[in-house]
Amino acid sequence: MIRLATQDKPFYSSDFKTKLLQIKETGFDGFEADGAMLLNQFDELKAAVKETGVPVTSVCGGYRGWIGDFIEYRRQTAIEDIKIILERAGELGAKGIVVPAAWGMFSLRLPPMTPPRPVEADKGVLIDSLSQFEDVCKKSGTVVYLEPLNRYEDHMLNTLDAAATVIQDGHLEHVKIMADFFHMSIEEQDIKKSLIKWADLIGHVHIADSHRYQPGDGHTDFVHGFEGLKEIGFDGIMAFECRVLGEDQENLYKQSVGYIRDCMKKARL
Ligand code: LER
Ligand code: MN
Repeated sequence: MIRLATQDKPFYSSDFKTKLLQIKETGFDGFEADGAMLLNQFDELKAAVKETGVPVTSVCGGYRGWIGDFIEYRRQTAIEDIKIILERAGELGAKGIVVPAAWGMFSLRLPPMTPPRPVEADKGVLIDSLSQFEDVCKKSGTVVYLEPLNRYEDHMLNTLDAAATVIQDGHLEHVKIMADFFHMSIEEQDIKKSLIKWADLIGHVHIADSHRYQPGDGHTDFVHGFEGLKEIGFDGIMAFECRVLGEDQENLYKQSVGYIRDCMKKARL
């Protein structure tokens, strides 16, 4: 069964136990933690999960550098940090970590347009980084969710096709595709069709509306995309990754969870 999770929000407490209880009260099944929480506050987080029974379903970000970093020592620190996060994610019962090639490092659609590393080298670098997680994923029972971002946030992986090619060419058994509705609404011709095309590789989902605020506030057709998830039998985690537009933030966020659960029903998810 699909579980709904949320990333952290400014209106949640900084105390983990209170935060997890607030997350449950908003209508979510679990928490998509920041990787820095696992790196720096692991014992507190683990204790809060145990005490509240609210799970950490997944992890996103929070490590140093990027797996496709132009700077080699930063790529190495990303690999080092992600390995630790994966081990700890396994200990927490979380499914894995969301990892883009890079975020905000370079865009081929903005000046200076020419990246410092030839684009032909990107795929090899990504496969080299990702293959270093295979052992730790196997031991910890976790997965790396490789995330294509829109063209303004990353130049290496923008589409589900591009992420799938890296996974297939690298023969990576513990890497799946992270499908983000915000990025897909910019880069995919038809979200439903793309999800169906890569059925076997879709591992995790992020949702935000067209303007990257709470689902229900913009013009993304979630039911259409969810029909694709229904068709492929997706039963993983769907995590909210958005800011909240409006004044009564907590209440609006709660309404958005209701809206998404309704879209799921309409798509018979
Ligand atoms: C960034 O736009 C994003 O979607 C995050 O999930 C990055 O991993
Ligand atoms: Mn995302």
